[in-house]
Amino acid sequence: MILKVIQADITAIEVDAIVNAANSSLLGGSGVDGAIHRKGGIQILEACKAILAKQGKCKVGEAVITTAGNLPSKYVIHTVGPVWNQGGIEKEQLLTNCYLNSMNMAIENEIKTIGFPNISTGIYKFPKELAAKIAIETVRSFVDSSKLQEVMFVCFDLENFELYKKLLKQ
Ligand code: AR6
Repeated sequence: MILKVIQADITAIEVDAIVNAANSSLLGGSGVDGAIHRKGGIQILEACKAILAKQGKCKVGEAVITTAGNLPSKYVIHTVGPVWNQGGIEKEQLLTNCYLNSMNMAIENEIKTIGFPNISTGIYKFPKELAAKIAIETVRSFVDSSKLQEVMFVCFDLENFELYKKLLKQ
């Protein structure tokens, strides 16, 4: 499994699946969620509504999968990151679960290449360095890593991009 970091808009990248930093409603929002729904089109929202009707809201740390609509990728895996608020070990575990459940969802769908945004580090205010360490550590220690070809960390802001470059060298 190859680990990569790039600075880009995740809606523009060509991988089997991009991950969305969604909220429990699965109905869209701002940030990367807004960009994915805007560019991916109504098909993504319709698929999210169908999941919502079937299983209810998506819990924090869990992941669901939909079509990617008009985006260049095939699928969108929607995961719900924790709101940092006061922080704590429980929040760290929930962020770990986002990465684990997204990768497990990818494998179940025979996805080989996946792009992650920096989940929870925008509106949900998770500290960027801690979030990056959790993301890298979780992906590196993933037991089924041989079933994935490439995991890409797709950073939007320069601060995250520099952090990932530094941490991936270690
Ligand atoms: N491509 C890649 N990364 C992006 C893009 C993009 N087009 N746009 C923003 N980012 P956020 P959260 C980065 O706030 O903190 C939504 O309203 C951004 O720079 O999108 O998990 C949801 O509906 C940051 O590093 O997600 C939820 O309610 C990262 O994506 C809530 O926000 C995550 O920032 C989720 O908050």
